[in-house]
Amino acid sequence: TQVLALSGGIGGAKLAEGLQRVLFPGELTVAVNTGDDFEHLGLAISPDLDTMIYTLAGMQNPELGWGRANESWNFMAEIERLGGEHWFRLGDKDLAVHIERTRRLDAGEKLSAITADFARHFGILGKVVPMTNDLVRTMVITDEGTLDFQHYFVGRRCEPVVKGLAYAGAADAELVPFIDEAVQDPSLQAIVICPSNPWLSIGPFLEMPAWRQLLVEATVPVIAVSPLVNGQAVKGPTTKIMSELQLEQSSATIARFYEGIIDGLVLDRSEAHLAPQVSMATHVTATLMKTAADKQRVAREVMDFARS
Ligand code: FO1
Ligand code: CA
Repeated sequence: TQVLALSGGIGGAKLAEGLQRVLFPGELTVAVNTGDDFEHLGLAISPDLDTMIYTLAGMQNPELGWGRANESWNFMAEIERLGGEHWFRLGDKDLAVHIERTRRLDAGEKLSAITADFARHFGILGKVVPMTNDLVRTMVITDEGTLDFQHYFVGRRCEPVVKGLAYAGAADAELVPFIDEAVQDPSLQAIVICPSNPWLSIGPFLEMPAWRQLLVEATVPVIAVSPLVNGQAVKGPTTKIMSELQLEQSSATIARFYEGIIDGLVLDRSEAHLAPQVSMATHVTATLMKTAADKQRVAREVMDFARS
């Protein structure tokens, strides 16, 4: 492994896709947030792991940002007919992943082993690894009470005002062996924190003492890419949450969040003027990743920045 990347779903997966393109096959290990995971209709759902696998396989749904391309929704329509829960939409193709993952977890297999197998079946040459095999659940403390992540995010469409976040189980969660292997690999060049939501997607990692220690003690550069462009998140509730937590909506706040963890921060051009307020090294570029070429260019610049 040359690069170990930490990521949530859609935003982070774009950079991971870029890294996959610029590295040789098998040189990328992506550790993925599992704080959004939950059980639904009796199934073990891991949204960020699945978004990462679908994206790295080129099979993601480009409109939704989650789920599969060319999806059909027969299962959901029939659940609705039966009066079942249909607020969280599971497509027919996506459903197979949840059913097979649930079966294998129930049979006693580790999430990391199941995920590695799924990634292989999707033709991915790098490693996709859950941040932990232990149960960590992101809880959103809101003006309507404490909600588990998917009930806040999908069920309530991020409408409740966020007062704080809690990561149940993180204090006791352990790393999976694939991560120790990646970090001990002498060919490792950088650890990259993808442009995911720091509070929702990277927070769960940082609340795990094992991840925090790994990042602080890392001998290779740790580089984060700010998820903000022009003070706004490209997708999702990052800036809404920042304002509700009384934080200034800028990459300077992102820098403070990662203080002591990262050695360098990549900023979008629109935020270049904030570089003097950032305590670590910065690199400025266009971070919006729309095309494959964008993803590849940002990935290459992150690698060059890490080496500089
Ligand atoms: N996001 C939605 O906004 N609505 C959905 O119905 C929905 C279903 C869904 C099913 C499988 C999956 O892997 C992801 C799904 N997501 C859905 C996205 C997901 O819940 C969030 O985007 C992530 O957790 C945030 O990173
Ligand atoms: Ca360090």
